Amino acid sequence: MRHIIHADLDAFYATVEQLDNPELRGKPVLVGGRPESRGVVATASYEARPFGVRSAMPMRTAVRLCPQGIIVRPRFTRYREMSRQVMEVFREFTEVIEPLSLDEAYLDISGAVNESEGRWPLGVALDLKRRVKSQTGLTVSVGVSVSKSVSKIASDLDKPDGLVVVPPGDQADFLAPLAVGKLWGIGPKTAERLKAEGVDTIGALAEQPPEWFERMFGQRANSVRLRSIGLDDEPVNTERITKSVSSETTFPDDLGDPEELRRVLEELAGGVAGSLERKGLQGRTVTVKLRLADFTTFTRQSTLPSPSNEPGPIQELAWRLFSAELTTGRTFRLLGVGVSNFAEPDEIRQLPLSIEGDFRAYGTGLGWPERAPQA
Ligand code: TTP
Ligand code: MG
Repeated sequence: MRHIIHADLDAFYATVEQLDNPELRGKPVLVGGRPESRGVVATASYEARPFGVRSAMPMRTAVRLCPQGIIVRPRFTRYREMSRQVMEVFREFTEVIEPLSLDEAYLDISGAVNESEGRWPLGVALDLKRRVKSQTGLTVSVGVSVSKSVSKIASDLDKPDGLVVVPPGDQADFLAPLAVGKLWGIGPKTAERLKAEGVDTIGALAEQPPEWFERMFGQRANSVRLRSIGLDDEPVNTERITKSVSSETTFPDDLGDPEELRRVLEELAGGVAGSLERKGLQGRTVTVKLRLADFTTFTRQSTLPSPSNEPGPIQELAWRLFSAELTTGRTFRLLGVGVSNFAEPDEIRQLPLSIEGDFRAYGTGLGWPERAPQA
């Protein structure tokens, strides 16, 4: 039997700031850009969260909600360094690790579990939390179960410093009462569609007949159905395979002219399309990365109607995402375009569905090469 951990650090950037500067401990810390220059919140410490402050919120709004909040500029190099240390601790438990971002990873701990010798999944998880704390000072929330998707949901349920174990066989009962949007692969638009069908919870989803899944999810029907009962058997993927192809450029002088920006963006998107084609890949998710004059860095992403490696659709979507950020007076230091979420070879080319947007902003440039990939 497999045992999978999903581990996610608590208020990652903010906790690092509190660790490095004791004066910030126990206080509401807002990591992000300046309110005067339309900065956004990358993250807020747990002390700030009761005021309603959330990631990706304009800093101006955050300051209004939480006037006593202390604004701290992000230090990405430091976060990368801390992330490396945390991943090293993870490696003391298993080599089978799939990092999802700087502060998040799946670990297959099957090899560390030995129930006849009293090494239960719970014990391994507690040990992991303790060692991350003692070796880095950070707290990590952990979900443990036999599948990636269940562990991912579990790690989020008891934050901060959470630990949720879902025993083998209990997955479906655990998932049943949760909102359907918590399930991996069900975005806000799909959740709306399901709601219109009277399906609000994962349990209600799991009860639907196979034809219904076919109708709602097409080719994804079976994988969504298995996930809804916590039976997905997706392996923890340690392969350093290409997960995204991206290209970015930094300008010698900050750029604000929409025409010029559009030209650069289309060039980047065209380059990415070319590299995808050469690698035989088609991607669904288009991400644009932006860095403002004040160094605030964030991304916007959305999904194409169908996987593609053609310049046209990628350029068009990249521009749509970017132009929404184009406001008078705003200037840019860096632009990037990336494509990810690749189609499996047997999935290539299917009928277009509606475009589904996911506008999470990330302050890290994780996964982006420092330099544009060679075409
Ligand atoms: P998260 O794990 O989503 O958030 P968090 O670690 O700050 O808080 P928690 O997990 O306890 O809910 O993201 C990890 C880091 O990524 C976060 O510290 C800052 C960055 N980030 C952004 O820059 N913008 C965003 O919109 C989000 C969600 C995260
Ligand atoms: Mg986190």
